[in-house]
Amino acid sequence: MSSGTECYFDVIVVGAGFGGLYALHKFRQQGLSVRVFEAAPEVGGTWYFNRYPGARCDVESLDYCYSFSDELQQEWTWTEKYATQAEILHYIKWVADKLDLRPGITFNARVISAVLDEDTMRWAVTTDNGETVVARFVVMATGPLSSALTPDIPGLETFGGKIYHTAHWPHEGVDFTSKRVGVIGTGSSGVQSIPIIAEQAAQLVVFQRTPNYSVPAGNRPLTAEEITHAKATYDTRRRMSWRSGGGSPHVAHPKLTMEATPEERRAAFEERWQLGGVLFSKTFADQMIDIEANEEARKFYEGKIRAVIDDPEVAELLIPRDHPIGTKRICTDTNYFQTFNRPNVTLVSVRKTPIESIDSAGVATTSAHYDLDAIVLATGFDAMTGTLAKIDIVGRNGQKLSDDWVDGPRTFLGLGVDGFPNLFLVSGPGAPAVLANMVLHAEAHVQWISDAIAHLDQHGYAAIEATSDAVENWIAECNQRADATLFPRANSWYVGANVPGKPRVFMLFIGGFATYLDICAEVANAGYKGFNLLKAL
Ligand code: N01
Repeated sequence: MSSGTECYFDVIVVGAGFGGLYALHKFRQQGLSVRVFEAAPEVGGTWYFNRYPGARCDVESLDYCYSFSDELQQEWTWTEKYATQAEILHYIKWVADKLDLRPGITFNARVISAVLDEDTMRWAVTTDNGETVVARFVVMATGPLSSALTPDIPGLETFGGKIYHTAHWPHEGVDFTSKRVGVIGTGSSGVQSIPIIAEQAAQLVVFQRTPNYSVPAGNRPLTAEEITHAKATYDTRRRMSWRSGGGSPHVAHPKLTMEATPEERRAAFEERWQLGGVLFSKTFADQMIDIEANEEARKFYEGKIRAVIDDPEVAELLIPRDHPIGTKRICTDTNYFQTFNRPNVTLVSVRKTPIESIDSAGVATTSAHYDLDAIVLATGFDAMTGTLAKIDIVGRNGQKLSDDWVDGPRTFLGLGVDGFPNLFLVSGPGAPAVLANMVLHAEAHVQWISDAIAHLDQHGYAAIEATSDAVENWIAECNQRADATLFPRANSWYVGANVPGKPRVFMLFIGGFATYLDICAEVANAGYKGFNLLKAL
């Protein structure tokens, strides 16, 4: 669609990951004109970039895929319980082709600014190619974990070997055979890549600042019977997921931790351990609220980990003590702890002996120098706000989003922002986002935005804008709910603790996926309570 000489659309979507692709499909079905801008040359978002060795999703493949089309669910067949990055990317490309989404996407186009014209209630969106398009609505489907962090280590740029970041892995892959490799960082990305790098490298040095809880994935191929059963019962699986705390079809044990007998407790933890991965933190409903309950889970965990590490001193270094289990995202691994039994792997606690510098030959800590051929930075992301902060988003009165958010992100429901009418966020700060199955979460957001636009159009409104009161109340509610849990006790990226100078604010809604969806539905059903609906000037 065009207006005058400018290219004009109903909606601009930023990002062609799970959220952006569904937005394109949904809005198109609704009869809206849509353009998607994607910085990468391909669809996939996080799954396009994060292709380090061992990269997999920590949500089961049968759940981590679109639910909006039964045809997609029935036609696609996952091969493993937890899908590899390659298989997920293959799936996303398959969906993009099947729904003919590519013609609506401009690839290799990074959005650098989005500026509101208050008189027309139109957004001008500009890319790094110099193209500017105008739209009624902007939907930021930029992903909460899409701004990689490179640590500020003196001399990093002087390193003579190769430096890789897990979030920007070379597409042709990396062969570490006969190389001396150092990995900095032991979050989910480090924990997944370290065992594979260790198998290839001559020597691997793992620089660990903070140990993390990691639960084995228990990954395996899915059997033909499992797939047949899952496809026949997808409705039930999805219904349970939509009504769950985390967007997956699993419910907590019916008793609270200390109400269960020691045998029941152990059996429940063991069952979750066998299920694998991140859901271990949801074995009992009170595990993330009550420190005594959490300690039971932690003790079970510690026993499991000690049993697979040969050297008790190494085990001591690898077992976290600084935060309750689950208050940082639990990593999901395959043979992570066993890797430290290998003769070619060395664990260096940079908490005890900090990294002082990097030089042309390797990494120097306060106690030793490690000669290396390659360094892998598994150092995470400026989560939730990092990518939005890099876009010059200018709302009412020339106000910049990055200035408004200087003390922490301000949203209502993680969907709308006061002062930024017709700007929507997908999985923005203030939503459960990464605490839930991100595919269903993105679907829910896109559905809500689609309904909101339809409502505006049906009733002759030009714009929708979160009120400042609603934003303030929502921030207070998110904080209150977080403060009632153990989560704020961890120096996690959930609170921005991993980025020097970032304000410490709990950036997620922690009250559970189903509760959150109920609140979003209530807001919409009450005529978008907490939002101002504005008639055209
Ligand atoms: O990043 P992280 P990630 N010197 O921030 C260390 C999702 N994800 O990419 O804890 C030394 O967790 C840092 O140490 P510390 C998932 O939601 C999912 O691994 O700050 N170390 C930490 O150990 C996950 O939570 C999947 O003390 C430094 C590490 O780097 C999120 O993405 C897979 C340092 C960063 O860990 C982020 O995971 C991958 C320094 N200067 C990611 N700076 C799955 O689905 C940082 N560190 C399985």
